[in-house]
Amino acid sequence: MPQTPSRPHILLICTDHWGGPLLGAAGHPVVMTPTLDQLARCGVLYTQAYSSCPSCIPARRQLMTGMSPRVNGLRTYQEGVSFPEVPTLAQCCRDAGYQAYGVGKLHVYPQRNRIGFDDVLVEDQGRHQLRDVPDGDGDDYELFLADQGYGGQEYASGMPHNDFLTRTWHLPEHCHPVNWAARELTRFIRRRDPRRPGFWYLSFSAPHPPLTPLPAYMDLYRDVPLIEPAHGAWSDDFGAWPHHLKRLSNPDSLAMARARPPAVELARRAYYAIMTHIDHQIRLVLGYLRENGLLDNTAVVFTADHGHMAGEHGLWCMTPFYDMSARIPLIVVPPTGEERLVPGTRDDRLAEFGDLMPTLLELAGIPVPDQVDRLSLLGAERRAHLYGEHGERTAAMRMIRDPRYKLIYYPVGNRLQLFDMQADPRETRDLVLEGTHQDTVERLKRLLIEELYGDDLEWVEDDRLVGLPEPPYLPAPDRNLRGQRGLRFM
Ligand SMILES: [Ca+2]
Repeated sequence: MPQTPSRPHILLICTDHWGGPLLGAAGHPVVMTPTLDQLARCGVLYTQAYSSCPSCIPARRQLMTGMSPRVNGLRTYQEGVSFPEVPTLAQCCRDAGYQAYGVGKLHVYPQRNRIGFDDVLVEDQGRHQLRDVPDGDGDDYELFLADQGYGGQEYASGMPHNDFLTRTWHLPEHCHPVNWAARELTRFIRRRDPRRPGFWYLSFSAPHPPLTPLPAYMDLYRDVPLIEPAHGAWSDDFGAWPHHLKRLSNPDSLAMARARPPAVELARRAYYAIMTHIDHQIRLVLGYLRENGLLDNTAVVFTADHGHMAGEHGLWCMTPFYDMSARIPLIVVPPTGEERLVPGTRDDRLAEFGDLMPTLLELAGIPVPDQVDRLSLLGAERRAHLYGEHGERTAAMRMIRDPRYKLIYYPVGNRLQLFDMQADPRETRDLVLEGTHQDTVERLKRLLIEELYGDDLEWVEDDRLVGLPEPPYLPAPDRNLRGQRGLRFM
């Protein structure tokens, strides 16, 4: 008999641009996620989990270091910034005897930094070709396509990376990046040393655009009735939007911000179609684990680095602190026999993307390194509130979320918004605009002022929030089409 590892295997599945409400298990009436719903029944569904710095680079930095932005130094989307030299989640696992492999989106600089993994097969959506940060010769997904005879055609669909235009996938099904990631991760599991536990990181770049669903999955959603995007008095008038939202969801540079209803509906169907495609591909990985007798001793996590507004409130952006953008799906399925997590339960504590590092290390019986300031979800500790921060100076947005209310702050124009997340989970009624709940606003504003540090302190005078002056909104047409990728020939 081969020696079996004493610690559990860990399968960490991360997606990109997948808001927490978009799960059948979370009560969404349209999106089809049968596998994830089943995982929620086998594990714990965290119903109030947030990405507290909701864009790729700073969020993923938290996932892999367990450090909040205050400690890791990054709270904005910034390419070309070196990854911190600290023990990562993958490195801690390896130090405890794990083999650690990743497939898909890593989004670190330099692109070939393995951040503690034995190896990573990278698919970074052509990022190395961006003109501001030339980085490397291409990723592993591009090499795969070249081997298949499709070199340079990864983005030949013409679909953009930062807008929600859509058409179906333009190459054979097995070349889709979702299939590629599930297959390559399965190959890493197949090549494991049977004596050692595995840390397997399956990092789908989807459903981040380009929105190029397989035709089979668009067919699934063709006749499904959708629900209307959320809207409310605060979001119906573009002129009254917080200044930074006007810049983020700029109708002069985003095709979707001026799209007519049929295009909006098509985009949402395509978005959900890719989610269901991912859900089904996850089945194949779980099936492989089951067929090889590994599944019972594997902790399985499903999550996302952040969500996207995808038309809610007329917004086509990520990074704001509304739930569709900042709340994330989070399911943790314990290995069989692990009693600290009870299968089929929901946990309504305020959780954070970076909590996964201490949670998974503790689950595996591995010491948590000193730099980690996030919370293990295995214990009973509850946060009284969660602080969210994204962007600096005029691009800054901040959030205080307590168990019931959410305060959002835009320093430009000194704008506050308050939502009652129990009574109004789709955030249609801004209670600051309505002039009610002033005690709650004052209480959360005190917490916000206490959380501010660095340049943010310039928004406070005499212990009062004063923010920054609001400049006029200027249209900003974008001839770069928001980072459009081009045709390549190899
Ligand atoms: Ca992302």
